[in-house]
Order: sequence, then C-alpha cells, then structure tokens
Amino acid sequence: MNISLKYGFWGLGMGGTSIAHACAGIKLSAKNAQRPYTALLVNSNEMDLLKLPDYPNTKKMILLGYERGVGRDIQLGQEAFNTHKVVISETVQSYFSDRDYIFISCGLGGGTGTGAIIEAIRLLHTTGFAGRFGLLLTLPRRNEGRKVLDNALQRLQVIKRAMQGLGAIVVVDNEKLFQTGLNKNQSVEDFMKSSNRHVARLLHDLNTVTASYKPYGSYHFDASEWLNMLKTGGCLHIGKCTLSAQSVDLASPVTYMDVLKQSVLHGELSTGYDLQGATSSAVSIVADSSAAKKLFTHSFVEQIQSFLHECTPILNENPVATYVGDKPGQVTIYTVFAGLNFPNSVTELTEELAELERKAQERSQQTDEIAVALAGFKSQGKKEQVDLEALLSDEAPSSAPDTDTPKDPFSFLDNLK
Ligand SMILES: Nc1nc2c(ncn2[C@@H]2O[C@H](COP(=O)(O)OP(=O)(O)OP(=O)(O)O)[C@@H](O)[C@H]2O)c(=O)[nH]1
Ligand SMILES: [Mg+2]
Repeated sequence: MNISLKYGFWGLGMGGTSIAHACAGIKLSAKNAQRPYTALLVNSNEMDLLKLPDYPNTKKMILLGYERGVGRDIQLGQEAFNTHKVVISETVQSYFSDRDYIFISCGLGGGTGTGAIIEAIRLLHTTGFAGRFGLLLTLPRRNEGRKVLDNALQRLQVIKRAMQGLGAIVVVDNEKLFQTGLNKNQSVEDFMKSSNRHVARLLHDLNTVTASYKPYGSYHFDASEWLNMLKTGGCLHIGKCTLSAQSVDLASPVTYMDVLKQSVLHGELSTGYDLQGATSSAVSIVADSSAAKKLFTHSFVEQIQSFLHECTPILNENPVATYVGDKPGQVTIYTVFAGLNFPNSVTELTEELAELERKAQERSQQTDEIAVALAGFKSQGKKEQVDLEALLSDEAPSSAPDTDTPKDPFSFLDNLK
C-alpha cells in the first residue's frame, strides 16, 4: 500500500487535536503497521492533551499559562496562541518540513482551537506553506448552545471571506454524523472517537486509491491531480459507497446508480452542498480483478460520467478513474467535488443561533416577578428600630447615652491585677 501525499495534521484545541491524533494513528495497511502521517497537537488544556496516547509521529505543545483551558473564550484562545506564536512557528516549520500538504484541524465552537485558527492560517500562509494547506473543520451540533454557535459562526464568517485564497476545506458536520451514525448504547466520548477514526480512514483511503491500485483502462487520476483538488479553494465534498459486485447488473443501471447518487447526496462527512458550483470533480472506482473485467465497460463509465455532468454541468471534464483493488467481490466508488461553497448546514446554524438569541431577548424582557415582589417588601424590624430612635431623640436628646464614645468592652482587662 502506498500513499499519494504525505499529510501533516495540525490539531488545535481538543476536537482539533483528537481528529489530528486519529489521523496520525492510521496505519498504512492491515499488513504494514507504519504510520504515514504526522500530527502536531496544540492545546491549552493540559489534561486533554495528556489523554491522547503518544506516538512517535505525534508532537504535543501545551500553551503554557493557559493549562486549564480558555473556557470557550475565543479572544483568550487567540491570545494563548499569539503568546507562543514564535515557538509554534519554529516548530511548525521544522516538524512539517517534509510534508506535501498540511491540514489544520479544528473543532469549531470552543475557545482554544476556534480562537487560534485564523492566526494558524496566517502562520502557514507566511511560512512557506501557502497553497499547500487546507482546513479540516467540525461544525457544532445544533444543541451546543449560543456561545459555541456564536464562536463557530464568527470564524466561519472570516473563513468564508478568505475561502478562495485558501486550500480545500473539509467540513465534518457533527450533527450529521451524530444523526446517521449514533449507536444508542454508545457514550458521546466513544461516538467522537469512532467519528474521528471515520474521518481519518476516509482521508487515508482517498490518499491511497491514487497510489496503490493498478489503473484499469485509459484514464487514471494521479497524485498531482489529487493535490490540485486539495489546493482548490472552497469546500471539498466526499461521497463513498460500497457495492457487492454480484448486485451490479450492467443491463440495469439502477442497480448501481441509485446507491452512487445517494452516496453523493448524503456525503460521508457533511451534506447539503450546491454541487453546481464545483470547480472540479472526480470519481475513482476500485473493484477486484474479476469484477473489474466484468464491470468496467464503456457504458458503465458513461453512466457515471453523465451523472457527474448532471451534477456539475459547467465543468468540461468529468473524470472517472477505474482501478483494480484487492477486496474480493467488492466495488467501492469514491466521488469528490472541489471548490464548493459552505454546505447549507452553515445557514441552519445561523438560523438556530438567531432563534436562541430571540428566545434570550424575550426572556430578558419578561417582568421579573421576584424582583417586583422583593421591591414591594418592607421589613417590619427595620421600621420599629427607626421609630424607636426617633422617639429617643425627640423625648430626651440630652439624656441619651453617650453614643460617641462607645464603652470599651474589654476595659475590665485594665483592672485585672
Ligand atoms: N468530530 C469531533 N468533534 C469534536 C470533538 N471534540 C470536540 N468536538 C467539537 O469541537 C467543538 C469545540 O470543542 P473543543 O475542541 O473541545 O474546544 P477547544 O478548542 O478545546 O476550546 P476550549 O475547550 O473552550 O478551550 C465542540 O463544540 C464539538 O462540536 C471530537 O473528538 N470529534
Ligand atoms: Mg478545550
């Protein structure tokens, strides 16, 4: 098994470091335990960083002075990053010096990763990585609350403006993964771990297809074309489906086109893209040698090409590459679209936040019944005391006890022998 590109993953914050760590944990293949990717893990929270097991191909950096985390405060997250920027910059440049492509990985919504991401982009852009890095971003779930949604949207707003000047953005929509992948008996932590492995495996699979399998037929998608897609500004949408070779009947395209269409519609990591805006697309199909002979006919490839053309009518090319793989009886189809706008789940997040803000506003305008009741309450004890003082001063102002110099309660000490 070979890889096309040597990736480096730069994880920021807990979500970002967890995903980067999962990517560094990927082994080349079932037979080869070598780990082909490296990860630099930067977090403020020391405990979260220590929880990730050490591998020879990972490096951890704690943002000293902020070890307890920054509590979802993006200004503080940015400050923590900037405080250590010089050392981070030196580390990034030496640690990633042999890498072909870097992913900045960040769970949007927290303080550390989200606070640091714009600075991290700036850093890579100005230290020799311009044009060969992209973003791996998670979108928060809809129920994560105002602060998290607000943090994520603040950064998405900036990234949207800069989108065309950056590399690919791979969006991992946690809500989508949660809705489609949650096993009801799983804890949230286990779910996160399995979804991080899913992201890591998918990126690795795409990176091996182009380098590991024997091309079948005239066209093949090579590492430089894959790198070009990763260098394309905008979101990268990935679809994947696996069919049993037996279930495919060439005489009836519905036996494979339906599954393929569904896989593009739903996506592996996020959904809701306007595919018509794609600036490039590619399909890679891997089948074992006997299935390849049977399936990879002109009409099969044309069916898939015409589907791609329907999705992206403005593109001149709809490349479909076919390969011979090693999984008996299996056909795997990967579809990739580059140069896309954000998925519509970003719009849904803005709507969710607007709704939460509206509810908060409504709540703050409600009459505070408790405050009203408290304002109307008058202490009887206080009233009596005031009345008594008034009485004393009116009736015998001169005979009032000497209140100016209160009696020293400890004066008896003076008389002790
Ligand atoms: N897919 C995935 N998402 C995660 C994971 N951990 C956190 N997230 C998401 O990332 C968002 C940000 O959370 P963290 O990464 O913990 O935040 P942080 O950057 O460490 O920031 P602070 O803890 O506020 O300092 C969360 O709201 C989740 O939506 C993970 O392991 N996998
Ligand atoms: Mg954290």
